[in-house]
Amino acid sequence: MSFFKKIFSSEKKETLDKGLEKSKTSFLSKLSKAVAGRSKVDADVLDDLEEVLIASDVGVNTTLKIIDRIEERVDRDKYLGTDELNKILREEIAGLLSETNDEDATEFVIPKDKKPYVLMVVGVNGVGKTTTIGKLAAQFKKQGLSVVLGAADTFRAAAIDQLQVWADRVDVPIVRQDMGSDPASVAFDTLKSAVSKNADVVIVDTAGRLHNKVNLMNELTKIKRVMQKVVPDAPHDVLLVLDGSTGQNAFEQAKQFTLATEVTSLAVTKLDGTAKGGVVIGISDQFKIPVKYIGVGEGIDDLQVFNKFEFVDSFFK
Ligand SMILES: Nc1nc2c(ncn2[C@@H]2O[C@H](COP(=O)(O)OP(=O)(O)OP(=O)(O)O)[C@@H](O)[C@H]2O)c(=O)[nH]1
Ligand SMILES: [Mg+2]
Repeated sequence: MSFFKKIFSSEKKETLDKGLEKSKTSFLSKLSKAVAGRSKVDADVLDDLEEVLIASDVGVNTTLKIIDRIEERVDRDKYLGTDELNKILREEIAGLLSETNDEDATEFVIPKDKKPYVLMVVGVNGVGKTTTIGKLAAQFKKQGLSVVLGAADTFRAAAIDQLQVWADRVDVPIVRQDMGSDPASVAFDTLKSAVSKNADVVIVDTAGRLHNKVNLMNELTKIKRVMQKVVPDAPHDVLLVLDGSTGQNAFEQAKQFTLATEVTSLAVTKLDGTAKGGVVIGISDQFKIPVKYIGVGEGIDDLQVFNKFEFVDSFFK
């Protein structure tokens, strides 16, 4: 298929291959057990394949779509061997995901006409928000862009300190206040500072307390409103971070969060330590909001721009 002919950066692909190793090995061993001793893709094999996909966290709805596509293919072709199943899955899933009409990027791009470009990062506790912000800051800086971080997660002192550690590591300025101060006020100060510095990118960290949805929504709305006093069309991107290692739970979080507040893109983290990487396929298929980034490790370079074809290629090859 043509999209696999795209040349991906080999370094990026290697990190992705390594990051997805657990998910892939687990999937392949389940699949080979399921088709053991059978050479032809028939109704029984499809039944088992359905189970394997669901057990791999792809999600029921997306799994059913995939099975439908493969069934059609079985009807069309006279004979499909189980040895071809991996290749067929790769093609059909890539085809399915290409139907969602979001753009497929391969690198970090900030629109030039938005300055400063304001990125607000949201998500429940512990999913990897602060780490993702640090990695993003490093990537933007590498591109020669100036970055300012805002520590608007004022819920815990440790949260502010952790962002400070990243700011020092990447060597970018951070705007912070004391723990317990008004997050909207921190966001306001951050944007003011970015404008006065003529900075290219602002990344604002926020606290995630989903157990009180109304509170959370009000707080995020207030942060946005206050930011707009400085940059009228801010935030340009509201990035929801999801912990991929929680599998279907990440899926549920995405559902709940997107109902509670306006989210414009998704990041799925911790894919390296888990066998639940299939969840990215389901999330990418089921949500209109694009998965923009994936986290494949704790290191500063372990954040990638999500490209569904690269992903599927790494997963099923
Ligand atoms: N293996 C791995 N670990 C990750 C990844 N992203 C984040 N982590 C780890 O996950 C843990 C939580 O990350 P944080 O960035 O603190 O998460 P957070 O959402 O800011 O958490 P709170 O501030 O407590 O809400 C840290 O130990 C990170 O190193 C990833 O892609 N892979
Ligand atoms: Mg944090």
